[in-house]
Amino acid sequence: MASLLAVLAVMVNAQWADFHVIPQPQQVAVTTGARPFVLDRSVEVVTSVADESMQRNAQFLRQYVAQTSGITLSGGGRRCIVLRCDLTDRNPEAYCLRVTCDTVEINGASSAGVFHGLNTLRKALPAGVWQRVALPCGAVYDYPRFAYRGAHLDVCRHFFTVDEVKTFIDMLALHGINNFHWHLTDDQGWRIEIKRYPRLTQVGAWRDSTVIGRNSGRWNKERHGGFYTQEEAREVVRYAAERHINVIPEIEMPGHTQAVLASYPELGCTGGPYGVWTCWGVTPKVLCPGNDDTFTFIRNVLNEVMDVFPSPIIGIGGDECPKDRWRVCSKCQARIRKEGLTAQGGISPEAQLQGLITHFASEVITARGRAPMGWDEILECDVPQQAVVLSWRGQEGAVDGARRGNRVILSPTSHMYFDYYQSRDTEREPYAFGGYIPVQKVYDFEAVPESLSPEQAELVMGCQANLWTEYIETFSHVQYMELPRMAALCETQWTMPERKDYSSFLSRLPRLLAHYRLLGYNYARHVCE
Ligand code: TNX
Repeated sequence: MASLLAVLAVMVNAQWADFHVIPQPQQVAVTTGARPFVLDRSVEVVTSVADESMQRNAQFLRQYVAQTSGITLSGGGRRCIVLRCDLTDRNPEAYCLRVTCDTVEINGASSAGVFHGLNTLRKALPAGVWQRVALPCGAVYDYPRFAYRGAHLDVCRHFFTVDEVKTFIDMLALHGINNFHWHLTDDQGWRIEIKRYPRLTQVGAWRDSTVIGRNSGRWNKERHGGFYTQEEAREVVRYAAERHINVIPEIEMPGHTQAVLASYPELGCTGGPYGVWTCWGVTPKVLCPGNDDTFTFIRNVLNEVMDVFPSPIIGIGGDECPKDRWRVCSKCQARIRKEGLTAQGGISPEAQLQGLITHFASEVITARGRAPMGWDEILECDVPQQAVVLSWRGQEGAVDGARRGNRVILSPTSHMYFDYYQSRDTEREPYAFGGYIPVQKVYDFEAVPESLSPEQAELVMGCQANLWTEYIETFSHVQYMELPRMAALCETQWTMPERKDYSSFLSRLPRLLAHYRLLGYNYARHVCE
């Protein structure tokens, strides 16, 4: 009797969990009127298998519940949360979350599936400090639409510390994003230690000054830079892997390499001198493919990078490479003659030189069982079969790539560029690249281009948002640009199109925003206005 009264008191007064989280799960069935599961400190977390990854999942669940609701799950009562890993589903990330009055069971098709399930449980909780939270009885059956759910961060234009990168990874985990595309090298800074080429970080990681605004012709005269040791990068990889996130390193080539040339001028067409770039945009100072050492450099760097990053995909950039220098460089022209490259099908010999680099890098990568990933410029000549194409200049690159049988990822400037403004009132916004991509625009994005056949559509791995940081100097500003657009992104990546609904999304958003506040994340408030 006393316990029944206690339950009734909970049902009337308690804080309630709500499983309609972001991203919206594929199926949510709640049994109304049933006695809820009461989550309080007496609840025990148990795992059905003792492996390390599942133990860690249990640890995350305890940590997340404590963080979001103030409840320290200590056990001692009769109720428990059971984590299992034997769900049969074609989708390896699927999970089923079942709630009865005395048990919560999260069963995943893999440990990653279990992790997604416990994230749904965490996001279902109202953020705050409570004695107990009532979980409605019922079941959530869920799996992501796309296997690849990406987010990119440029740490070259402005450097972010290991701790900030880890917080970025925490943000991805909260949103069910499973690939972190780490843009590690660019004209304005090289950010990863390469033991065979120490000058890359001694010289290439630092610039003397940074142009103010958009190439205003005025500079701030402040030294800026930083890099990650291989040990630190491994730590980031480990941190992400624990959260079921893969880290894709990106090493730009042959363009966006002025920081390389500043460190090793012999790898450029003119021999320099070069400096780490202090402006934004596209520089003609790029790697010289006429020089054999350039190829040796690419092979050595990629091999060291693959020693550090176990990722099945390795980014090789490929975007925005002017060919001006190659046209007048005797070494480049000699290479063109030696390889017998002639203009054909509208493709210049110099464009084919870039193709040579793409293919060379690709062979180094595929030799170790990985796949290269490049921006859609890699389609400007014959493209290796294993290459993944990141379509950024619209969706044309994805369409073209998929028609050629390549796997593709959608990341168009029209919807996925989080360095663009999120408000029309740009006067009141921190300075940004331009454009206008509000939350709804991100939400309404459909990643599979209509013109693809069903077979070609199978080659769409997913979509990704990019954050280029020319005008973003602090991590708090990174969060402002990411949140809550990342919430819209994750629903686009995760939820089936027929279950997407912007007004429903908006109604579910306040609960997530409360989590942001609790976690201390800075976020843009336009959607609340
Ligand atoms: C284009 S997107 C770039 C970046 C810039 C970005 C600014 C891409 C492959 N290249 O180098 O930072 O525009 O939005």
